[in-house]
Amino acid sequence: MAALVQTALRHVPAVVESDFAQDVIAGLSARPKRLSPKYFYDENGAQLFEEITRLPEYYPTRCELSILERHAAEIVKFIPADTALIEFGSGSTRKARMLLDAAPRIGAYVPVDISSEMLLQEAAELKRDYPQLTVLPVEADFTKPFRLPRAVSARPRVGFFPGSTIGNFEPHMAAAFLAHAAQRLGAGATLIIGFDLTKDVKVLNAAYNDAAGVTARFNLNLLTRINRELGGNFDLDKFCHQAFYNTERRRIEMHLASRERQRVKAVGRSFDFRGGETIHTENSYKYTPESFNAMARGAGWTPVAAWTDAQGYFMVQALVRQG
Ligand code: AVI
Repeated sequence: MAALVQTALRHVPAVVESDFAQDVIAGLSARPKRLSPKYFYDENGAQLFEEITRLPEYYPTRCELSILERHAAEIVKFIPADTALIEFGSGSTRKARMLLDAAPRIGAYVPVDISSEMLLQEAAELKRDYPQLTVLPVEADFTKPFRLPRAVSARPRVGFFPGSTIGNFEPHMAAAFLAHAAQRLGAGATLIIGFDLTKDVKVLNAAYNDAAGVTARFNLNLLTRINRELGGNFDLDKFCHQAFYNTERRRIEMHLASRERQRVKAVGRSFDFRGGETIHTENSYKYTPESFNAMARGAGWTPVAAWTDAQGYFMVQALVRQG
């Protein structure tokens, strides 16, 4: 019997056992259907996101960069000498470089990211450009427990979480992340974090419905990825991008809506869609300074300073660990 089970398992393709496959099966079987935004970022998705950050309608990246540029000297006052700067989900090091330029006394840079290729490449380039800096990349999912390099324990620790990535977490997950970061960084630590603010609904809706259709391509790319990696047969012409601000929940919701009644195959299974039925692919939460502060305090942080852009669209905050 055991031999039979083993033989059967050997024939299950590895792909079906991947987290992606399991999440697609669970998400497309759920009511309403949903998929995690973390699966947007294959190579093509990461490139499309880079394109989004340069769109005229997509203000968050531009606003955050303007805050870091304008207020770098004040921000780095919260970074003591010889600090280990720990960036959660680093991707590109562009924003960290702005802090490193303003605070050459930062002793170590610890980028934590799941994608090892980009992580190691960016780390090597940073090391070349800042030869005096100790660069200690950590390959890990920063939303789960991970170990900091031992060399970090003797240094003051400052976390860095730009990009309003926290907005893509459900509020309970955002609070859990902040609590986990407080624990990971330890007593006396600081966290410098960027998040998007509530604003005119027209501005919000335009940012996620750009005229050039890049956000639509970014959203639909998830179906291309399922087709390629999980043997899917999604017809992209039969789905459309939807994004709108949900005022009550203070979030942009992104969906992929089925244009007609249809049956689609993926991961060796069939999934039925009604006409107009959607797959909920992303939430992007918008905070008020007060709502963010309340969440940060609940997670063990004390807000000590905040900076915003000229339009008041985006906020960068410095938080200090309580106790
Ligand atoms: C990565 N994240 C902060 C972006 C956002 O605005 O929520 C992802 C994105 N989705 C559509 N456009 C950009």
